[in-house]
Amino acid sequence: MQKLENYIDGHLEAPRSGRYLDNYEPATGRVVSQVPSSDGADLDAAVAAAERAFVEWRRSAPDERSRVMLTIADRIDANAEELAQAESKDTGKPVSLARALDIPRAAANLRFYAAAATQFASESHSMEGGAINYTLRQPHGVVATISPWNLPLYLFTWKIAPALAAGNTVIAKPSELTPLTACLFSKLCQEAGLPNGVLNILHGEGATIGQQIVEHPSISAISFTGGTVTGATVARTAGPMFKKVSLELGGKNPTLVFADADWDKALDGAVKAAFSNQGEICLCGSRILVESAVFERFRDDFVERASALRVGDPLEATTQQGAVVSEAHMKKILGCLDLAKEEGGRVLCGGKRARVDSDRCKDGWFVQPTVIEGLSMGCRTNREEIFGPVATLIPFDTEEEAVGFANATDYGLSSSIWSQDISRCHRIAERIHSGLVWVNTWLLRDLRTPMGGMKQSGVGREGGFEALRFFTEPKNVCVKYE
Ligand code: TXE
Repeated sequence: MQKLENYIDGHLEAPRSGRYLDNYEPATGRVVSQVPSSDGADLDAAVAAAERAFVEWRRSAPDERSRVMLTIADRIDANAEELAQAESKDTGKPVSLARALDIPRAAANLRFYAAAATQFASESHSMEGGAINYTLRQPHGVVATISPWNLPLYLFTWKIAPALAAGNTVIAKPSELTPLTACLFSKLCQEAGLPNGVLNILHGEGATIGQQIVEHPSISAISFTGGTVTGATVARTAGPMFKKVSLELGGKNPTLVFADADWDKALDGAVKAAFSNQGEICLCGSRILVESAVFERFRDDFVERASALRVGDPLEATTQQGAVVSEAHMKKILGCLDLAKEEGGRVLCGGKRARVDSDRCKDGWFVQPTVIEGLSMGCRTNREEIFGPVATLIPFDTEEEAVGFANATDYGLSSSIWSQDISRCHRIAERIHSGLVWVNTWLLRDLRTPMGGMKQSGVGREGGFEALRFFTEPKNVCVKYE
């Protein structure tokens, strides 16, 4: 059985305790590797290495940091197929999706922040009477990134790239459920000549090594993506220590479809928003609000398309829906489906565990794409994040009602509006409670834009210079020269 390793001070290492966790392949339900169960001793070694490396890395020219990050991006491209296979094996997602989305985006994250490192500038303010203020933006020192299992390498690189670009050294913890690509990434960093200790990758469980990272007194900033409940724990721990925290959490995002929408584009968009990556993206649109005049027609067409999605072995080219990440997560989703039925929901398609007709995947953790109608806006199914291939359909009569429904959750991450009335789209965009609003599209991302949520979807923004600001401490210097 393959034993994965931590990456500390430029070296691949076994965990000091010698303890490992089983790593499963969701499509087969079998153990495929052993992941280090890191602890405080590994963390102390990683922090010490990161502190040593910070002395040089913070002083390095942005050009130099940029160059090594670009080399890592090139190594990702050169190893794209191996990374895509590993990502699919670890998460259960179709390998076609990992090839098209996850791995190219990981390289793009590195390239984007390699360029941003050379363009980041700070402000100056001159005052009447002969004084000038300028802002120094200095790296924090050793920072931590904690990332989830749904888009493993994509979100891992989305965090470490701005942290490194800004001159910090990093302790990164990928999800224990999906360690493979981060492990391969360690080797790419070695090949690219990233100086020892600049990036350190520790594997293991959230409740142990994750919590210890958040508590470590030498780590001054934490960028976290994960569930809202875990985000609250991170905030509770980091708050009294006055650490900088960026939290990108869950969502219960609305898709608003108006009668005047371009029919096929809205249908395609709503299906993609609901079911991409088995519904395991924080930006997925799981509540589909449809104008009453077209509700029944839209419902029938939507159900037809959802039922036609091919659930299968993630390694097969024709598969559109793979396995969900773990047995526990599958059970959570199936529990949510039971709840939806108890709440009076009518299941229009799906609603059960899917059995894949192949010997390899017969014990895999698959869930049928599921569409439910007949639920009130206030019920738990319409308020709580399921994070699986499950969408509810809800009719609305007026624009006012649509906005009210869209905002009727504790989350506020993203939304998408489908209508050809551009004034209406602008009006709703202004009133909707979400950090991202898409109009006649979904998941179209420009890396320069702010990414993050309102309400219980998180605190702070990632993306563009926002992330570089998060990973630096602004210091005002006021000089009187007259
Ligand atoms: O994620 P966790 P879970 C949502 C989704 C899902 C739910 C729970 O609804 O069903 O969260 O998922 C680390 N201190 N999202 O429990 O625990 C953990 O090891 C520090 C939305 O699997 O939030 C992993 O690396 N770290 C989401 C990371 O946190 C801790 C993506 C995320 O795992 C920790 C994933 C602790 N005390 C789930 N406990 C999104 N926003 O995209 C755990 N971790």
